[in-house]
Amino acid sequence: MMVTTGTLVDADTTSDYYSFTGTKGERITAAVTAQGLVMGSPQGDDSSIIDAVITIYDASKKQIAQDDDPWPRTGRDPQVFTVLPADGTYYLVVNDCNTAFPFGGCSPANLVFTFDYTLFVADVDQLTSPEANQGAEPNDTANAMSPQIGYVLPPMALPGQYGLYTVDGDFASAADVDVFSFTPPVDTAVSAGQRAHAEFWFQPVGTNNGDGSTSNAKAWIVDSADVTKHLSEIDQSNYSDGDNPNNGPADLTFPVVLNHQYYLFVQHQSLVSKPTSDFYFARHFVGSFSYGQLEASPDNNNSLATAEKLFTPGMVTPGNFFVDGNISSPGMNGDIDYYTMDVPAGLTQALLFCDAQRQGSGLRNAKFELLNVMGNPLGPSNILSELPNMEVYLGGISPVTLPANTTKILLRVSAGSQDPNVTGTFYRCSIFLQ
Ligand SMILES: [Ca+2]
Ligand SMILES: [Ca+2]
Ligand SMILES: [Ca+2]
Ligand SMILES: [Ca+2]
Repeated sequence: MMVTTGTLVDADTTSDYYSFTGTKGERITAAVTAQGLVMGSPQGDDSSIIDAVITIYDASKKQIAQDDDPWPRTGRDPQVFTVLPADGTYYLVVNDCNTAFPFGGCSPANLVFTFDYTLFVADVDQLTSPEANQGAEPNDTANAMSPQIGYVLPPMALPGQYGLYTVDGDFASAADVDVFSFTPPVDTAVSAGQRAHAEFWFQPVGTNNGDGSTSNAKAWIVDSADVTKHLSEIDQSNYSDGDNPNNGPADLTFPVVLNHQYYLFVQHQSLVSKPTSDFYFARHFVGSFSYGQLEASPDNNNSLATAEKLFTPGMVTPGNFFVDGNISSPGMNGDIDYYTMDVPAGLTQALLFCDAQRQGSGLRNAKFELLNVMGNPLGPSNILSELPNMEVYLGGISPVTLPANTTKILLRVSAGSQDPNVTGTFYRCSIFLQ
């Protein structure tokens, strides 16, 4: 384990170089804290502080892994995971986004005034945040021997705040499947008005802004009572990396029952098998990682007139809304969910981010629309049905402009069909008024 402090000379030219030695197959993580050193840094996205990037090279200076922002994205401070391919020397470079990616996508270098950081490098099995490794093959079926995610409260944690875990393994062949068991603790903290979710954030693959793996993973969650039924499923080949606003990395999620056993299946998902470099890392959390007001009743919100009201959670900026619902029966004459939101005075634009299939749900062609009180689309009706390889959102450079004096808007959610092999019907949306 190595902890060191540094200060970048600038944010657009100069890199800091480190070296370390490692062994073949060693699972390591490296993290830089820069935003996190500054008290009050707004959610880790302060443009006056370096936007650090970590890049790891082998002894021949070939890039093997890289991370700009962490997944889950908690800000701009990077954390990279990888498996070392050989015994020997490795080089680790810390620099700013502008130095690592000179062709754009970074906050301007001339706005950066704080260059201090700490660098932490460790074996994944030495982290305070516990590792669930696949263990010895064969481990391809769900049974009492399946490696378990060992929930334990981190030091100083609040009751039920079980923290983050790392789930990892490698693919011995093109047919390899690894199975993990998890039972969310009965006292897992769940925010008021929400339901518990298990989240598995699969780290992007590839050597550019990825963990260096040469295989995508297909991953699904099953109930221990029926391991053949896929509750939630993602195929990583549909996802990209954390710097792609239109197709980010995969978060496999499912609303779980506490104190109930589930299994996570992770399967090799590439044409070619490269056992020495086909591996996976997923970060895991159970509880309330994100906001999501639980839909009160699937069938009381089926019309404009009976839209369910969304509330801004306590301590959150007024005008931010979050919902966690289900389309109980997708299709032409199926379930439709309407929600209503009060627009705080002075706010004139709306952003919308939603996921269903993108987070593993079996809903297909889920449709998310912002409407006025008459039920007509707000602005251009340009929300396409959800596709497996594209984020559904209204925002970025084109937020929805609210007509003058708008005091109320609505969200309408529907879905085209149910995947025949995935039973989950959940979706989640965030609405930000600005
Ligand atoms: Ca970064
Ligand atoms: Ca394996
Ligand atoms: Ca296996
Ligand atoms: Ca409904």
